[in-house]
Amino acid sequence: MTAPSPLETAANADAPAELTDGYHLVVDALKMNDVDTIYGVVGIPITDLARLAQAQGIRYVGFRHESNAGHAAAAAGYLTKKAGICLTVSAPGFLNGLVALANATTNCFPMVQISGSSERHLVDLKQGDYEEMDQLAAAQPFCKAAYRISRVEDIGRGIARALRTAVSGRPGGVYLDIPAAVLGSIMDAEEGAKTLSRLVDPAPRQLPAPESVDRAIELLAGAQRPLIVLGKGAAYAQADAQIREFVESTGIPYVPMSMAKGLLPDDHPQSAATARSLALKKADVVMLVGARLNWLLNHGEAPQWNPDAKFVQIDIEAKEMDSNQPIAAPLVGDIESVVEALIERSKPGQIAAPAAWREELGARSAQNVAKMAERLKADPHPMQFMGALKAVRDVIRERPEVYLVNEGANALDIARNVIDMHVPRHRLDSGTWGVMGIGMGYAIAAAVESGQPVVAVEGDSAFGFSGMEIETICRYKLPVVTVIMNNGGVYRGDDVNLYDDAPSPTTLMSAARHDVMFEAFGGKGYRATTPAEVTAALTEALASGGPALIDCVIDPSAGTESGHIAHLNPKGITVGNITPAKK
Ligand code: ADP
Ligand code: TPW
Ligand code: MG
Repeated sequence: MTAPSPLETAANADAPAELTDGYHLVVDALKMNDVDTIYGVVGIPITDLARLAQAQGIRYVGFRHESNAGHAAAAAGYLTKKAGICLTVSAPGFLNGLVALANATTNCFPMVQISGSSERHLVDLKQGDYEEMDQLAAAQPFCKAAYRISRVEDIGRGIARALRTAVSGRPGGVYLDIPAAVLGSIMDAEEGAKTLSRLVDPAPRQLPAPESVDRAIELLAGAQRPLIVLGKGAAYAQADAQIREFVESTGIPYVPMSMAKGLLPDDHPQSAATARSLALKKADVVMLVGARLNWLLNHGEAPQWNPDAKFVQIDIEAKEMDSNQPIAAPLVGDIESVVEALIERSKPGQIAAPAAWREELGARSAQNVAKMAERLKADPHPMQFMGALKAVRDVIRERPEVYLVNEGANALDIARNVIDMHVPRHRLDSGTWGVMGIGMGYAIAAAVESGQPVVAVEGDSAFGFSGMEIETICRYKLPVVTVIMNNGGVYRGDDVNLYDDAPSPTTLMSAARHDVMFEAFGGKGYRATTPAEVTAALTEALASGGPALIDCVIDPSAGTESGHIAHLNPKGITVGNITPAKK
């Protein structure tokens, strides 16, 4: 029997629908579970799936490359606490999406990559099918879980399972394989409807044991120099009020990890962000809230940390405890429940940061802020990162609703320090992997999910990884302003090739006109050579509410190798001492 095309059936919505097919069941199952947006790239066998989803009222955002669609889905998951959905075609499209799926898993963002796949019997006997690949096996190592739906009557179960796996416990990326044959399979509509279900409590609260809470309270109460580290898990948890209450009622200084900036406003009096080194070096009891003690925190090791520091860790993933340092008081549970329990089980005033410690950090902060103000005052020409980023900071300070996306090396490190955040979950960046290429995908998702303006501060190299999505931004007329720190290179634009005239490995075209490229798609392009021009362009672009791109011409000799993480380069005999071969 030949299946009616999904569009035929959609058009005949009023006729008695006796039969349904895989396409309809997928869309019905997604809608039943409140999926309202799909990010993807179409092709065989999922083109009609995207069309049908759109016809049924799901917003479909079509990208130019699956990696960017996947990054968008991941960001949507982070911002909404619901799994973001990425839709890909078989083999190459599927593989293009995998970087984003793996990155989402690494960052603990919930997403589901749904991919069409080729004929199972041909794939399994390697008969050479169109876009043949064993996608389920390929996806396994890169995600939290990978599932395949092999029968049309399992679609509801498969989708429910994928959505729950993505958001429950530690969130992450889930792969869901749907072979073409399953999408095209027909079944009785009434029977089909019975196979679908709506998830009950997809990410249930996970309460900590009372004795674990009391242990942590005791440790914090005895601390001379307590410190809280807020990570992006704390931002994700959307327990903003509870976290604020705990921080403010105990007076404990805190440092935000980059994506937790704004969870409490960066100008909060208890923020020790501007005395971070001192805070880490001297804290005697450290409470990690949704932050892993990974490379971004120097694994909790001396000399950055006090070697005698004791750690309290709040995390939903039990096996995260002790991954780097012994955790003296593990608090396994969801952040909202754990922080509530800490508030409830501690007596008023029992946990209180000693004034001397707060003053010590406050004094260091004041010194560092003054130093930074000096550096920000300088306005050399050609423009430096600081000048351009100060201009960006001043414009978006007036508009706290703006989402900030940020990637690059120097463009990332300097913007993170210069641009304060005032609202939770408004900063999205390269994250746990330090990955390049998240820029346009994250920016598109932030605009689509929130309807608010987005400023994407991008290194010129970083931008190139997802740059073609400026067409997507213009096509959907999204309020995204891309600000490129164009120093003509990866890290710097003045590196030389020691052998011949070809560009060096880190060289890019500093004369590149990203603004002109943007205008090719009908967006508004600006070129800025001074901070004043950056201010004018960004102010106008945000006021317009439409897509814009500002190419900031930065001194090619500005920037340092690898930004703030140069120490992670291997230390061989060649470093900084390369002798060219004789010709
Ligand atoms: P950062 O990079 O900001 O330091 P990480 O990504 O390293 O943050 O850490 C985030 C942590 O938050 C992960 O270990 C994850 O398991 C945890 N997490 C995510 N959501 C929750 C939640 N709702 N409750 C508790 N822990 C959570
Ligand atoms: C997927 C390696 C880290 S930072 C960077 C690269 C290529 C670009 C730095 O140059 P940019 O910034 O963006 O111009 P700036 O301001 O310092 O000049 N591939 C991937 N991820 C990473 N991290 C890299 C390569 C890298
Ligand atoms: Mg650069």
